[in-house]
Amino acid sequence: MPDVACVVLREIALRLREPFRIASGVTDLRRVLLVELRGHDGESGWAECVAGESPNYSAETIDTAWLAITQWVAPLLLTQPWPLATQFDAHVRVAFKGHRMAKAAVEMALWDLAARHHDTSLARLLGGNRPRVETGISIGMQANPDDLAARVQLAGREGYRRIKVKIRPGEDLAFVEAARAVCPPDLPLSVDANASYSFDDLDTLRRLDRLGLRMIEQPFGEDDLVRHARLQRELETDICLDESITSVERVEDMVALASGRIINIKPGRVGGHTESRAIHDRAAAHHIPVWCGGMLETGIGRAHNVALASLHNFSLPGDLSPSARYWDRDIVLPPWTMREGCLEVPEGPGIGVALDHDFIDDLTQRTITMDRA
Ligand code: OSB
Ligand code: MG
Repeated sequence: MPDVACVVLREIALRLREPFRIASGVTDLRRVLLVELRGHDGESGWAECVAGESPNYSAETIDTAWLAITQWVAPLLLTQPWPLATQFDAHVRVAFKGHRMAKAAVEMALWDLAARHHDTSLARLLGGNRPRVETGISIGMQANPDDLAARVQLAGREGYRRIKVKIRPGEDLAFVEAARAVCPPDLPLSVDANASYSFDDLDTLRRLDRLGLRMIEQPFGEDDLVRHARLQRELETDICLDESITSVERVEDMVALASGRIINIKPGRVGGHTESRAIHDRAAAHHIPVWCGGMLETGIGRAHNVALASLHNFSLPGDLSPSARYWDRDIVLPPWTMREGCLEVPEGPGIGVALDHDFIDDLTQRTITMDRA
């Protein structure tokens, strides 16, 4: 792949159609960092950084990502040749600790650029072969159980293949029971605690265990593999790890300790596509199914997630809802739509979606361009 000529960062602001609440906080206006890597032949590779405005999901924020990309990641990209995105990943992994979402944004844009350069789709370049991916919905915390039940019913009618509801201590059993009561029996229902529980909540977790859930996602803290293993021994329901899995090594720890039986892969969380694919492969070798998580992405990040989710071991529906679930107007054309509970994997070059450049310009709050020295 030829050298990247310049890196353009943009911060856009895009309002969600409705606030999204998880155990650790609420998101209303999404501040999204877009990365554009310009090649020498007029092609660009695009990706978005999934870090939030506050460090409530992981330590990173959009502001730390802006710093990390401008200070370290982009300069490294611009001062050496990187024939393969995997080589860039291997180097950046050793050179800079943490900042995975910042690194991922650049690494994923490099994958898009590489796919365009080879005139192939990102999905194909990553090794994916599904023509479409199954769609699940992640429903934020609601004011009361009745409101949640109404959301679950609606999602069932819309054709989603799996429903997940957010919980936290004190806002769990009554809510999940209400969801369970209206969720069709053949539609998998799961919960996501976003690391808000501890062993003090074992009674509640045991009761959740009796509700026939497909999985309980990330009940304990991100560093808590040992306690997740103790909990998994107490429960019949599969534990799915999200925040805890940041690398292939964490997958091996999870397997060694039996901390859970399912993995949610978010390319932003693990540093990009290279590591996501490695996690996918290692999980497959251990017969651990994976699914693609979401971070309230725009159509750009969604395109990356959909391409990744076309790999064979993404055998459970992902948090890959259509554009209209999040935005009045997405920044890609056409917007992502769901058919029979699936999103189609684009076959065009790279991420395979067109960008609404005028709209992106309207939404841009700040921008910086860094050129090859
Ligand atoms: O834990 O999966 C999560 C959103 C923000 C932070 C964490 C999570 C989520 C979601 C959103 O569940 C899923 C989506 O993008 O639809
Ligand atoms: Mg989660």
